[in-house]
Amino acid sequence: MKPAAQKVQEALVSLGLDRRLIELPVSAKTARQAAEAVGVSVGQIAKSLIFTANGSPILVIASGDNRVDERKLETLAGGKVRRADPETVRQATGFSIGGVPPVGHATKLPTYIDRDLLRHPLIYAAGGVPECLFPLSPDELLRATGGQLADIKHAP
Ligand code: 5CA
Repeated sequence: MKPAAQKVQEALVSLGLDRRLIELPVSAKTARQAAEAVGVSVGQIAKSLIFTANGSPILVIASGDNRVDERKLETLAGGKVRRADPETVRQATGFSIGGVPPVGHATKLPTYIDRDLLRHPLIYAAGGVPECLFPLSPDELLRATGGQLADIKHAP
């Protein structure tokens, strides 16, 4: 297992989550690819996305089939919200885009969790690299991240 994935597995252990990383035979850089690889709906993939609010990184964990409404995020986070660039993602989390997990980050980030993730008893999140995922319940995600449940879905 790659060091970045090992780091996530260790984070799960130290958080008291009895969950194992799954190594995929393919690289899944997007939620859609991840869903296909494990045979679940895209909505069951928890995407860990980094934005900045007034320049400070925040974590949004969104259901794979939702787009994030940056205006709703601005209300929640209280500041101008932008998508983080790849270097900011790496600095804030210690991981690269395509493998960013919801836990085990280099810095503690304000965290917002998409309510739609509660629709599924089991969801899958990135495990540090595009080849690794892990399953967990929405409750475990809330507990492990200390995130705030929110409506962050862009509804056209
Ligand atoms: N390993 C997969 C499945 S869990 C994964 O990490 N998917 S993801 O959806 O959580 O991460 C991909 C996301 O990274 C994309 O949805 C997109 O929001 C973001 N992203 C992709 N390219 C960039 C970029 N150049 N800058 C900032 N964010 C990006």
